[in-house]
Amino acid sequence: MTIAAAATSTTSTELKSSSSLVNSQRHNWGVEEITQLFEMPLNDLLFKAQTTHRQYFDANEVQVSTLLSIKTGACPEDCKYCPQSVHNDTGLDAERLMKVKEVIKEAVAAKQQGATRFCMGAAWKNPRAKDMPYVLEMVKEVKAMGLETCMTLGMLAPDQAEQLADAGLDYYNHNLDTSPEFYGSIITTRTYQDRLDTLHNVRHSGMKVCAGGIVGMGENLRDRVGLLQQLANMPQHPESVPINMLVKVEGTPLDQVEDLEPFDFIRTVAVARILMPQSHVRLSAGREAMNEQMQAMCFFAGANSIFYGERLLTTDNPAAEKDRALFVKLGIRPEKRQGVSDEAHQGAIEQAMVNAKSDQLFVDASI
Ligand code: SAM
Ligand code: DTB
Ligand code: SF4
Repeated sequence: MTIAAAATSTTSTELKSSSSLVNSQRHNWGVEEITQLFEMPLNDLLFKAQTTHRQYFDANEVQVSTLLSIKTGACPEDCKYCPQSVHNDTGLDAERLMKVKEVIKEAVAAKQQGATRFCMGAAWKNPRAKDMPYVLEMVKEVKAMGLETCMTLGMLAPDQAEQLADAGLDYYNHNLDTSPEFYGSIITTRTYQDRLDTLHNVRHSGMKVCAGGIVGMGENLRDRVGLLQQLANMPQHPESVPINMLVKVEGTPLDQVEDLEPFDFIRTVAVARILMPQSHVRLSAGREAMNEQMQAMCFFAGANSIFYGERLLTTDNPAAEKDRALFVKLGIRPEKRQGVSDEAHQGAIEQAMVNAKSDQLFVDASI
């Protein structure tokens, strides 16, 4: 089937409601066949990924999330990539858990900019019992504003996952980060199994799962295969799969690691798309170091979500205007929140994109 035929034969809504297709998702991928995907000629791989993408998604829509660090630094874990670990001397100022009111102010700003999901991250090994009432209140208030909610707070016990689900948290982010084999070279203070257990608790609570990893930490192809195999062979695919490119932060043990070959990153996105056809694949950290052409190739490879706004947790992300201008250049529309009609909200980013377009025309006209 041609791409055009795949795109027009069935609407994505029809496909989402078709149980036979939902059941056709595979959860038994082997190392060999994933490796073969990675090793395909790039054009063939991209074609396969884009064709898969069009079976379930509008290829010109990208979901837009904004990230906020609600508790920064002084984390007891020893993740070698992370600027927030106490084990890494990055000069970061630690901050206490933000007040609910302050978080809401940031969520209002994110909504005004057109984000549809607000992700709150805390540099914790796990939330303590005394933290829970505050984070639960954040979830309730952000949700009441009409935003989707996501949190990443470290490991969760089953009852904590239940509490977050009851408060209305839509997504919980917890990454596997890399393959089981490479994991011990990156983190020693929590095990791979701890991470799988947290993901199990999140899934069991009824929340949507956001789980992915980092590429560019000095891992090899086998590790990228292993990470995607772990994610794709879960009993249910994570609804959201962030693929981060390592942000090298001075003072972390990985700050001198060799630069990743950009095509290896693009291949990772494409293989994630093929293995988890109905998941949102997020072009996550690392976009500051990517040019527009590389990001465009990632979208072609099936990435359909980004973090939007000039800050990730502690590092920089492209400015919102820059992303809006990129969307205009590529003809990409921000994805609407599913099942919610909030026209004023949707209008915010669309109007900003119109402005970006007229700014561009103005620049063109004045050259
Ligand atoms: N502390 C919680 C945890 O680790 O579970 C939540 C916050 S933590 C910062 C969320 C994720 O950000 C990590 O799992 C990792 O995948 C990603 N991350 C952290 N530092 C990064 C970096 N320098 N480059 C790319 N991704 C990074
Ligand atoms: C994810 O996979 N990437 C985001 C989010 N989940 C929480 C975090 C990226 C952090 C990049 C480094 C920093 O800004 O501190
Ligand atoms: Fe802590 Fe999360 Fe950073 Fe690891 S990734 S050091 S758990 S904040």
